Amino acid sequence: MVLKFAVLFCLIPWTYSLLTQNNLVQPQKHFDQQKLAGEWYRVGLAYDSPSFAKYRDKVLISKGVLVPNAEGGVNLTMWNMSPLGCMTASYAYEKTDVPGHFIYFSKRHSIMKDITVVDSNYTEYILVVKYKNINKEFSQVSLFGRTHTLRQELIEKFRQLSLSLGFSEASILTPSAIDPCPLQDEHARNTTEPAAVSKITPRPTSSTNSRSS
Ligand SMILES: *[C@@H]1O[C@H](CO)[C@@H](O)[C@H](O)[C@H]1NC(C)=O
Ligand SMILES: *[C@@H]1O[C@H](CO)[C@@H](O)[C@H](O)[C@H]1NC(C)=O
Ligand SMILES: CC(=O)N[C@H]1CO[C@H](CO)[C@@H](O)[C@@H]1O
Repeated sequence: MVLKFAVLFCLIPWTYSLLTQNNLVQPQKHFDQQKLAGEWYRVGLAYDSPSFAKYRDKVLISKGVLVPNAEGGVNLTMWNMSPLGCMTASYAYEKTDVPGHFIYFSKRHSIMKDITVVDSNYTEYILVVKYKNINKEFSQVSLFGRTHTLRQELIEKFRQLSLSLGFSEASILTPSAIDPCPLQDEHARNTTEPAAVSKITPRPTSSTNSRSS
């Protein structure tokens, strides 16, 4: 693991220069991650994975909370309705030397991935590109809004960026239905805490256990 990280850190300046050379994806200028703090809705998602294709019509506008962390990175918590109830997914994005460029370890795929904030005006939207692997195969483009709906211009900007990165029309999603998660009670409990998957955690059955939440 340590080796994996060491190798990765050596590769970043090199891959970053490749990235800027092809000029497709540039991080936001004068990026300030503190200003990203707070609630966002993912109103657009471009995702070309063949195994995801069958879920395209199930994608909803889901809610997320961004919390800048002490290390200069940002933590993201997202909520999604699933057959088991509301699920949360938490990500800790570590900063790199390039403002607006973050890395994180994907537990699902067991590899480091990286994220570039391409554009944001902080009070209205964020446009983010995510990579599948170190070879910079584009994996996802996301458009986040402070509200559920964004100006058509911004939707168009997101679509054009996705198309220019090689995403197919069919993979560019702008759902209209809103994910009901987090439900009111979960929201009240506390939205900023990166929680584990709450609904599938077995509750203690023994009466000697005090209730915890
Ligand atoms: C961000 O996430 C990391 C890893 O889960 C955690 O250790 C840290 O406390 C979180 N920071 C904030 C500000 O939520
Ligand atoms: C972001 O866009 C909104 C809507 O157009 C505008 O009201 C706001 O001033 C912009 N913010 C910045 C920092 O430019
Ligand atoms: C909804 C809610 O109660 N949110 C709180 C979660 O915890 C943070 C930090 O302790 C508070 O600032 C929020 O108000």
